[in-house]
Amino acid sequence: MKKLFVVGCSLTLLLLASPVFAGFAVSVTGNGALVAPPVNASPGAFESDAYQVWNESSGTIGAPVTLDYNGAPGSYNGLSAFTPTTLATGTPYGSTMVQLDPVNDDIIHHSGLATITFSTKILGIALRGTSLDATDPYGAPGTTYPTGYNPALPDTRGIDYRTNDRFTVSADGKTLEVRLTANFNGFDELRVFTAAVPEPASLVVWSIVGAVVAGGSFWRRQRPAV
Ligand SMILES: [Ca+2]
Ligand SMILES: [Ca+2]
Ligand SMILES: [Ca+2]
Repeated sequence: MKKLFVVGCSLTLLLLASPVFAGFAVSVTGNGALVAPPVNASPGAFESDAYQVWNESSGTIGAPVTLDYNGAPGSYNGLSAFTPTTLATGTPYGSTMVQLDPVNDDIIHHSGLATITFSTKILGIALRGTSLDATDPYGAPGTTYPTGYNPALPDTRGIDYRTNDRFTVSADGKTLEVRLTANFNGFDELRVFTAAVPEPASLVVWSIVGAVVAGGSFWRRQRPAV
């Protein structure tokens, strides 16, 4: 038990020392890949017929920002009615970009399915140009983004107002499946915000609880039997 107590304390110190509490994409399967952030994410600058996914940044939200969709589990397409959400100042977050920019812009690409799994729950997603532009400050530090890129409707910088841009969020809120289409010169981006868990404050509380429980068991064991 004493050994357990020591291990518990060491683990607590290790967790407290860890600076990273943000969520991030941990895996991409299907027709996509987790890649390093590109230098330039503008249309035509970083093309692939597969979805390209990169973790962008983490920290806290600097000023209230509204995302088109609150991450509620379910299946959607470009014409769905989304419930927006506003991330308040100080909200801890991690951000991840999902981009489709096919190589051959003279045809229509039905780019199949990619499944992206995150370490924590999705807080919300920027789906259209306005919210993508507004959240570019939460992009990867060294990447140039197409802020203000505004193709003619029904196309947008994000998913388009078409039923052939489809995605699903799993019941636990941690997995995003995308099934998008890029029509001639098509370009689709989704910026996913994920929660920071565990929070440092609650981590401290639970670590103390754990240490007290372990310590109590240890001291009870030292008392002579009556
Ligand atoms: Ca292209
Ligand atoms: Ca599209
Ligand atoms: Ca688009």
